Amino acid sequence: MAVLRIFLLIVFLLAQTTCGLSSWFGKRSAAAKGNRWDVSPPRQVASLIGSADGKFSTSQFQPDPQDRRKKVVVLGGDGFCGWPTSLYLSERGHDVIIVDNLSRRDIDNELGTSSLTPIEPIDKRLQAWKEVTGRDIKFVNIDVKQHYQELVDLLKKEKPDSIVHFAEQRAAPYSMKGARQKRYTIDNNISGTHNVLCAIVDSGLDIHVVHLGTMGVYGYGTSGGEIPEGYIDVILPGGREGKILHPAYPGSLYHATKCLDALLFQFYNKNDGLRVTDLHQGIVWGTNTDQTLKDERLVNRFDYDGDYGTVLNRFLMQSALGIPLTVYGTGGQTRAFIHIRDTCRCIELALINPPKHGQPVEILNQVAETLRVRDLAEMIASKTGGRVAYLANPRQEAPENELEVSNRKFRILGLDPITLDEGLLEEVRQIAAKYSHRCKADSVMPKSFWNTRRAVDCLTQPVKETRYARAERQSPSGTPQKEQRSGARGR
Ligand code: NAD
Ligand code: USQ
Repeated sequence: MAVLRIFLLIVFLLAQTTCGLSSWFGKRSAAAKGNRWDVSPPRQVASLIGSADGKFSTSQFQPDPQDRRKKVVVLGGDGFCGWPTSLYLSERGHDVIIVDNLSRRDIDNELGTSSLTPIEPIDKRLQAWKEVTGRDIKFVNIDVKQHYQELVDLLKKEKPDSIVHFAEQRAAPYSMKGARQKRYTIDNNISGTHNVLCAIVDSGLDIHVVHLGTMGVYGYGTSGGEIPEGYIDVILPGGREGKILHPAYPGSLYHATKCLDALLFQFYNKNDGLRVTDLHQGIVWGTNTDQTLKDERLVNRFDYDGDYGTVLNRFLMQSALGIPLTVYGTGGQTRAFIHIRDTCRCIELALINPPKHGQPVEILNQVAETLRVRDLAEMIASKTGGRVAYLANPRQEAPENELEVSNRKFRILGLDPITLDEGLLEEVRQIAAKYSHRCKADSVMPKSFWNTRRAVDCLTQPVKETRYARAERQSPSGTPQKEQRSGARGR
């Protein structure tokens, strides 16, 4: 009996010690992995941008490089923004895993076009990165819209700190091309985003989502005055004050998917405590970064076709090829812009400054400046001596708008954004010139129309062309052109 008592006492004492140690280890590893059930949330690297009282400060910023390194799954890491961002994050010491279903390459085949720059297959790209830097980036081919279980399994296996979500069909014209493309864009983007959020909850992990949204969710200057970051102060009936999501005003079905994404973020944040940063990005211009310039095989894609080519890169390509710059309508559309190098910087800033647990969805405007389309065209054409073609607008959009945008949060986090820079503009022109032999001339004109009236206008209205002498700068009416830029506000 006495022996049994001593035996039980030893077992009891051992159990106490082991439990103590295992719970200590459990706590450490849960904290290290950011496990959602750990009651003490992982240490914050910086204060959550936009605290509960609506104030914004970086006073709790803890610049500890160890804490700042993340394990990141980059969804859509083979794309125009995702590829240079993955390389940038990898070079900065983060552990990067790319997930992509390569659908963007398939869409090139469907449209009979391709990147102006010759992009290597993903395995060759990653091999080149390994050779040049010694760094590994894993690649997993998963369709986030279709392959839900594979996504959950990947998260459980890799236990990332964060997901950067680029994996959506991102061209407004493609999303308006026809019924198939409309349905594909809605299905792919909404189900994909929902799968990402649902998979995080399913995995039981505490993963911070950084999503690439768009400035287009706000509409362009429809609310009057400066566009705030995500939320807007309102006076409700009865004089009560409120803070609500900025009203959604999408200009295409693609832009509509970003508005719907935003509602899903609100729901999962409220219901499951998911930490989400939604970056409302402007139009990205440029192509290469310090990382993609390390080797020809790392070159970033350069879209120039009527569906995927964005306005400033298209103008620079058209100028390099000596063809007229295609301004839609009057060119009075003012839009927000950001250089690809700043896209990469902003993503890292968002990753290392996650929202605190319990905070609302964090929204930042990822823009450097706002510019008017015709000013851009006239500036480029007059610099190089070229022609500007004013076409009927294929899009249903306001012919003229003002746009003022706050980018205060990124500026507070330390971003000093690149604005229109002659050197960088010239760099893009030179890339376009270098690969001009790859340009398919029939890809340049717009081929997607927002509705029948726009299609008829485009097919019937004459094109007005204005020629610009190299040194001289004139408006289409012949009067000297005045600089007409509005600014992104960092104040
Ligand atoms: P992109 O088309 O070049 O890249 C998107 C990538 O996601 C592609 O590689 C594609 O294959 C992948 N993808 C799409 N659907 C997928 C799915 N279901 N599963 C897995 N992978 C999928 O686009 P981008 O220009 O790099 O844009 C990336 C993100 O940034 C988009 O969400 C876009 O809305 C946003 N954004 C882009 C710009 C811009 O000017 N390019 C501006 C603002 C916001
Ligand atoms: N435009 C021209 N000529 C052209 C191409 C475009 O005048 O040859 C005009 C368009 O009519 C539009 C403006 O330029 O008014 C911008 O068009 P765009 O194709 O450069 O950009 P957009 O369709 O808005 O979409 C791009 C990205 C999208 C991102 C968005 C950011 O493709 O993924 O979300 O920029 S934002 O515009 O801020 O919403």
